[in-house]
Amino acid sequence: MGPERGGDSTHPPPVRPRTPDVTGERATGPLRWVTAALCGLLAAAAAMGIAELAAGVLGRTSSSPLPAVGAGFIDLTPVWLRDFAIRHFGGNDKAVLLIGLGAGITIAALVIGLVSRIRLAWGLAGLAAFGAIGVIAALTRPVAEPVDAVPSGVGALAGMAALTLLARSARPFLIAPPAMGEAAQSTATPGDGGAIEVSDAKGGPQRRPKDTEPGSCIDRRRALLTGAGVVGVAAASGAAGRVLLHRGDVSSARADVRLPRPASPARPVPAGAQVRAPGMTPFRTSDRDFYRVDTALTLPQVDPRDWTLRIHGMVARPVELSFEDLLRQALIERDITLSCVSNQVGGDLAGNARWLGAPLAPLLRRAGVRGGADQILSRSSDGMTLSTPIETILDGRDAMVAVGMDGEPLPIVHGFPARLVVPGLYGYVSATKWVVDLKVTRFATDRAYWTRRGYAERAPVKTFSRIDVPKPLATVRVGRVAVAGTAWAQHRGIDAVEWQVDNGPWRQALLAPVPGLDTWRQWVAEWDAAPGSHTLRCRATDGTGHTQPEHRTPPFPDGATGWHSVVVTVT
Ligand SMILES: Nc1nc2c(c(=O)[nH]1)N[C@H]1C(S)=C(S)[C@@H](COP(=O)(O)O)O[C@H]1N2
Ligand SMILES: [Mo]
Repeated sequence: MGPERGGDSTHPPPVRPRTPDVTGERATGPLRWVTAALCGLLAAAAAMGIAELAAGVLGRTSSSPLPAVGAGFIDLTPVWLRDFAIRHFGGNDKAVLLIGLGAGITIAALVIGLVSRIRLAWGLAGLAAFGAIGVIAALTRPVAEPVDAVPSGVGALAGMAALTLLARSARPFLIAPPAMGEAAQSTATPGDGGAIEVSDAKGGPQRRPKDTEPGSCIDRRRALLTGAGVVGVAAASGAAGRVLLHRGDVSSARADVRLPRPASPARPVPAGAQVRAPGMTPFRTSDRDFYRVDTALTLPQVDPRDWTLRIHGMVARPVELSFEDLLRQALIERDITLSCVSNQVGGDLAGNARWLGAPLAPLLRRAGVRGGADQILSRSSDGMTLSTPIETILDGRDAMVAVGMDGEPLPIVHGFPARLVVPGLYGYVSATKWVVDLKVTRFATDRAYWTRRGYAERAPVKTFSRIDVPKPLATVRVGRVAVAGTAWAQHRGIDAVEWQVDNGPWRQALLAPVPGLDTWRQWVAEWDAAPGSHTLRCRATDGTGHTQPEHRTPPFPDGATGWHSVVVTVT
C-alpha cells in the first residue's frame, strides 16, 4: 500500500530541513502502521502458501502447517473443552477450530508486521517462532516422518524472505521523512509511539541511489510491485499445493469399489419401525444426517488398493489382509445404531445404519488370540488409537470390520475403506474409522487415545431415551398430541419406555418393532394436551431390566445419564 495523498498542489509538502530534495509524499502515522501490518500479513501469506506447496510436493496433508497445528491443538484439548466444542458445534467443531486458528494466525501476522516496523529482526523472529511451532506440531503427529518438518520450515524461510523484501521496499513509506538508512531504522524503539524520526547522530549519509529517493514514484512502484509479487507467490504456491494435495483424494477409488453381497443379509426392518409423527427422527439415518465425531482435521485418504489390515500382538499367527481379502470373507449385513460417549441427555450424537462387513471374531481366531490378552488396540491410518475389550468382540455379537454403509462403500468421513463396528459400545471404544492395524494386547500394557485421557476402558452404551416430538419449547394445539421419541441400549435392547406429564403418573409408551437388539427403538404415546405450559419426561428400561436413572451425569468418563424432558406450550 502506498502513502496517502498529501503532496498535491493544494497541500504542499511540509518543509523538510535535511532532505529538501525529496519529492515524495509524507506517510502519516497511522498509515505507516497499516502498511507495516500489511507487510506482516503478506509475509505470513507467503509462508503459508509456500508451506502448502511443500506439503503438496511431499504429498503429506498432515505436514501442512494449519492441519498440523490444528491436530496438535486437538490433542492438547482438555476433556471439558472437547465436550464443550462437541455440544455447541457438533459436526462443525473442526470448521470452528480452523476458523479460530486462521484468525489467530492473522492477528499474529499483523503483530509481526507491526513489530518489524520497529525492528525487522523481531518480525523475522516472530515468523521463525511460528515456523518452529509448525515444525514441532508436524513432527509430533502420530504418523510423522522427518520430512514433515519441511513445509513449516521452508514456509517460515519464505515468510522471512518476503518480510525482508517487503520491509526494504516499503521502508520509504514506513518511516517518516526525511528517510533514513539502516542505522536509523535500528535505533527506533517500541516506545516511540509511531513517530519515528531521523536520528541525526546515526543517520549518516544516504547510501541510496538517487532514483530510489524515499517516497519517490519509483520507490512507490517498487513497493507495490514487491507487494504484488508476494501476493502472487503466496496465491500461486498455495493453489498449487492444494492441487497437489488433491492427488491423494480417494473419491474416485471409492466410486470404483464393488461390494459383494452379504453371505448373511440383514433381517428386514419391520414395517412399523418408523413411528409416523410429523418431525419424527427417521429410523434409518441418512448419510447426510449421520453424526460425525473424530479427531481427523484433514480426512484420511486411504486407497483400498494400498490398504491392509494387520492383526498382530498377542497372537499365534499374525494376519495381514488386503481389501480384496477382506471382501472375500463371508460378509454380514446388520442394522446397528452407533452412538457417541459425548452425547448429552437429549442429544443427537447417534445414528442408525445398515453396515456390511467381515465378522471380526473369526479373523481374531484365525490369528489365534493368546491367553491373557484383554484388549484390541486398533489404529487408524492417521495414527488414532482406540481400545476395545476383547470379550465384547468374541462374545457372539456382530462385531465387524465394516466396508459398507447403507449399501454403499463407507463414506470417506465414516472411515473408507474400512472401520470397526461393535454393537453395544460407545464409538470411542469400538468404531475405529480408517482402521489399518489391530494389536491384540492388554489394558495394562497399552492405552488408547481416549483412555489415556481418562475415559473408561469399558464403555457399554448407557440406556437412553429421548423425546423427539414435540420439540423443546414448541407450541401445540389443545387436544390429541403425538409424543414420540427414540430410545437405545444397543445389544441389550429396549423393553419399555415410560413417559410423564408434569410429575404426574408414569405411563407406558407404545414401542415400535425393531429388527434386533442392536438398533435404537422408536416409541410413541398419545397425549390429551390441556392448555398451559407442560413438562414432558421420558425414561427407558433395557432388556436387562435396568431403568434409565433420573440423575444427570456428564458424558465424561463413560457416558451421560439422566431423564430427558421438554417444555411445551399448549394453546
Ligand atoms: N480413526 C478414528 N476413528 C474414530 C474416531 C476418531 O477420532 N478417529 N472417533 C470415534 C468416535 S468418538 C465415535 S463416536 C465414532 C463416530 O463415528 P462416525 O463419525 O462415523 O459417526 O467414531 C469413532 N472412530
Ligand atoms: Mo464418540
